[in-house]
Amino acid sequence: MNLLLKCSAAAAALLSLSLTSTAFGAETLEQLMKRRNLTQKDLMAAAKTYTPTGGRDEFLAFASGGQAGQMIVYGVPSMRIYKYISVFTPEPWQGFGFDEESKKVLAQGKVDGKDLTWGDTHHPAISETNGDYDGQYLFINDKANPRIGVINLHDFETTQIVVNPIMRSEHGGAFVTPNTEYVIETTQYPAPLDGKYAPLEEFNDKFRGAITYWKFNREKGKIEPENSFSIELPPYSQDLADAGKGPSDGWSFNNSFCTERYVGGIERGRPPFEAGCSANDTDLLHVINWKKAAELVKAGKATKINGHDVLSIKTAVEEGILFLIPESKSPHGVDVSPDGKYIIVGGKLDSAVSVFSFDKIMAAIKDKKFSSKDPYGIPIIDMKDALHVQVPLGLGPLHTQFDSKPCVAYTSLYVDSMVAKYDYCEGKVLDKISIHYNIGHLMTMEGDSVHPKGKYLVALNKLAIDRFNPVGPLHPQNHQLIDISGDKMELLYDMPVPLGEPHYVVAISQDKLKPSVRYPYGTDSRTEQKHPQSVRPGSERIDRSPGKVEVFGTLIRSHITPEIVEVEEGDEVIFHLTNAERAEDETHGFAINAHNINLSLEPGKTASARIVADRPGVYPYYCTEFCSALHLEMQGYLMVRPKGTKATAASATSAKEGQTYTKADFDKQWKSCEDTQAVIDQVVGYITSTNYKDFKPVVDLVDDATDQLNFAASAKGKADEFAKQQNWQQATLWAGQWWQYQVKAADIGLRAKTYLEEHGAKKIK
Ligand code: K7E
Ligand code: CUA
Repeated sequence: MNLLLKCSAAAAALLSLSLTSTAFGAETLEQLMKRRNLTQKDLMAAAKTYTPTGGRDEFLAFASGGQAGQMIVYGVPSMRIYKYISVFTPEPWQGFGFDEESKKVLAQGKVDGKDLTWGDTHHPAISETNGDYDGQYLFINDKANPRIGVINLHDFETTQIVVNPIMRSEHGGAFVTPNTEYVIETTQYPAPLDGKYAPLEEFNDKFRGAITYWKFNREKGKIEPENSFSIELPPYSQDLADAGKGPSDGWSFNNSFCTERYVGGIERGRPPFEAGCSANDTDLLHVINWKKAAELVKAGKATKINGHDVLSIKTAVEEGILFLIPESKSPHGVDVSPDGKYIIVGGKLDSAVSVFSFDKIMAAIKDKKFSSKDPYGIPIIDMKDALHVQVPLGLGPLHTQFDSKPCVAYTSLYVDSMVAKYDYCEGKVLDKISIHYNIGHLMTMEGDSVHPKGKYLVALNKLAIDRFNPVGPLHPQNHQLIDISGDKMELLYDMPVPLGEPHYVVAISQDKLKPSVRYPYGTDSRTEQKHPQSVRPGSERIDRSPGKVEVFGTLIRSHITPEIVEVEEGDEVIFHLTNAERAEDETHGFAINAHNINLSLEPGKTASARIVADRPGVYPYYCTEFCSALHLEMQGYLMVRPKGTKATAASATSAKEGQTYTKADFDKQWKSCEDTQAVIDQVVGYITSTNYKDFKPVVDLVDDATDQLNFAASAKGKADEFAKQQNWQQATLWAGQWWQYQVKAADIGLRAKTYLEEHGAKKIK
């Protein structure tokens, strides 16, 4: 009955809505354009990005979250933000850093035994198969505390953090090799590799850079530190890196700045770092044969530093796996072309990009044609022997991405605040577009894979200045969407990014992502294993031992079992909670007052909350996701009684109910249950009369509704039982619970019905 009432109220609301929208609809498109001051060009841009309700984006972008230590997922072309993924930083919505399981993940990222609750994320990388994004894993680096986070894209959760054992600062990560054999991480600011103190006077001798190749085990979805290795590099400030592909597979490239090895000290009367680190006309591109390096490590040629295999510069030079090439002033980005034949390097203080030829580099190495050696004995290939072409683009070229069209690249121009489009085979500029302001990275769709998809480019601008409504001195970042499908680039949209400075973004075709909707029942999502403490509905329990209480509970619309947990002051209390839902998007939260706990329990997930009940009191706990009509009733009490007081008997509750129920109350409740059942039968009749089995989402909904109806049957049985005993109190309450389950089943049924109607289901009966 209630349901029917709700339906007619909704119909009335809809009717009035359609009337008002007719009134608005009277405005013509021309009038609207005038009112909002829009041009034809604006309308075109809007139509290219607008995604109608229920529509999907063609690409999903994974942006670094900068100083937030997280990641941002947004859609292209709509530029709608979908999710933040917590990586190095606690994030309560996802329970990350609040449940015991994710605390263990964060604890993997301790440096020198210290908890770090942030990261300076720069470069995300999607796992690759044969050089194409495969949509399985995502990696991101932390520049401040050299670490790599591993995110599993089947649930968008961080499952591993590895700490670099020899670096104090890094930048050139995360970049993957074409089959994700390795995840590359390169130092930024040199320091002693053993992590110990050395005076700055010994900079040239004791300070070092390095490049780490983290071995990735795809089956396990984990980096294997024990099978990873590094190569010692000179104390230059190594910068970005990229892995070779196709003909250059097996090699990696990273550039550097401050090859002057200048140490500042402005307070000591010395010119600052910025002067001494940009004195030379050229810095050095590092060319490394990582495949051979891996073999050398296997052959025992590495030495251990902090328990980690490191090939020395000396070994790398002797074995012919490390070379240098001069590159233009203050280089920044280094990007390998999709065909693997060219390496494009930008220069922050230059006006051209240098396109190096892999073939030429190999020829020089083969002929041992070196112009000189660096102070550490590393052979230097003459620039002209490696260069394919230099393309004058404008001031401050930084990063490069590629188009689906052969030989076409886009490079960001930091100083000019522009994007340049050019042919890097011919060395010809094709187009330029202004952006606002000071672009850093740029990103095209799958633009650093072997098959870039073209279509869109996103400019990641360092400054937003006046582009948005002011929100205080700290401005959001500005990502600008640019249409690159035609000859001329066209600016479509400005998107404020409200979370840290996302240095780099990667975007993947949405059809390559296959995220799950629910976990297998009782999964620890952080380890992706069955959670040993998960329980099924009906077998919830509380285990007690001296000083310790362990709760094995479940959550399902709309109650938490157990609802009352009584402990003694000083007890350690651990809640192991499983979301027993199968329904899509039926996440329950779990928060306890005053104990810094919030869990996110997605369907099927088990997570644990640990607290010490050190203060007597009454602490409500509740579900923090608005999951159902009776979400607010999804509650319970943690009762912490003073030390030494007597426990309430576990079986009985002395709680007084606020209301007394009679036979009349019971009959009334029973009647409304029967009415509701009639509605359910109607909906079930409709669904089963169609080919609903052809629609996977509906089959899932029907499964879920069946669950709810089974619970309903059990509650109905209890109501019946108590009615026979004329215990109207219990009978009425259980009849009420029956009705709760019915309402949930009906709600799911109606969702299924709507889906079938909207997706053209056919009558089969
Ligand atoms: Cu900001 Cu790639 Cu760290 Cu360039 S980096 S801008
Ligand atoms: Cu479960 Cu609200």
